[in-house]
Amino acid sequence: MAQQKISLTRYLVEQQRADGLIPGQLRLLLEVVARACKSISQAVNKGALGGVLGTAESENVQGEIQKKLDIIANEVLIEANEWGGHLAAMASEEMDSIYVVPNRYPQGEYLLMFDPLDGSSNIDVNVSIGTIFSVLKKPDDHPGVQEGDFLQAGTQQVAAGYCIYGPQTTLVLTVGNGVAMFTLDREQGSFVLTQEDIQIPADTKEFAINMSNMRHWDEPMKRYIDECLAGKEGPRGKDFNMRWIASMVADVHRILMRGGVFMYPWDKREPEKAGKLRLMYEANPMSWLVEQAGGAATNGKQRILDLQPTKLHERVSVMLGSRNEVERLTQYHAEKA
Ligand code: AHM
Ligand code: MG
Repeated sequence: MAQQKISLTRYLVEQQRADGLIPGQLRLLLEVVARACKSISQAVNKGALGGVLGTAESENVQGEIQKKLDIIANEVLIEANEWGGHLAAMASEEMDSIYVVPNRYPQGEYLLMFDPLDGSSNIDVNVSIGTIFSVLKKPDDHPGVQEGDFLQAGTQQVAAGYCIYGPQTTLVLTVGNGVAMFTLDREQGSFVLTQEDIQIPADTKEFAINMSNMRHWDEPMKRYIDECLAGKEGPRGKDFNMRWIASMVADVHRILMRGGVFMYPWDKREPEKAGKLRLMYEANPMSWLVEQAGGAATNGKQRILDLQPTKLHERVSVMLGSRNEVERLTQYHAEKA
């Protein structure tokens, strides 16, 4: 008998029954996010035929020129999620402040954050991009919802994941019970479970970093990369390979599939900013996924998931992936402190 396919819906229902990690409202919310990702995937696939490529006439709150698909993906996620009754509010890389669910809809107990289309520089060149999301519980000690309700450490996340739009469309998810992967079956129109309990090997010979920024890094970061580049003859005694896709989603996906370490460190160009990537809707969800797969994630000094956010669009230095490499990076930073 052919093995039965397990859909995302069935997986979530079974998780809900098994250990109560997914309350009913959260399950429905995750289904809606997945549905929105399917729509985004369709828009991405159409590309020039759908008139979705190129830049829009606008900038986001971080002063970045928005691509048409950044805006489309943001709208798809909001429209799909606002009416379901599971959410109190949403926050996005593409919106200055939080989006409170309009009062014509019921208010739910969750908060959803997302980077609607990560890897924007890859949209127009047909390279993998993705959607990253993180779910928190709204604090129940006051009525209504405000921006401060979102400022919770990554350890408080109740679900996190991403959907990568690449050769396949793949959804990767955690609710705190390991990492599961679902591949979009386009004929059926549903996500099908294709891997469970994903594990990142503790050791690796592969790193991902934008090397063109090397002259701006601080000393521990330079030391780590210099030693990787020195290969077999250097202190590491092995050759390393480098990959840089410039979509965090795609670089992290590779690490979940075969190990490696991904870094977007602080650099001297904008010392007041902690790094390029955003804590709440990029670093936190990815760090939780990586930890759930047996890896580690740090800003060099502290575990990312322990950082207390102070603002919605806060940036952070990111080093994540194979545990022993992340530990080594932490040690180099500690020695220089
Ligand atoms: P985005 O959210 O505007 O797409 O920016 C984040 C992206 C990450 O996906 C990626 O790791 C990084 O920026 C690439 O930066 P660079 O252009 O320096 O290679
Ligand atoms: Mg991004």
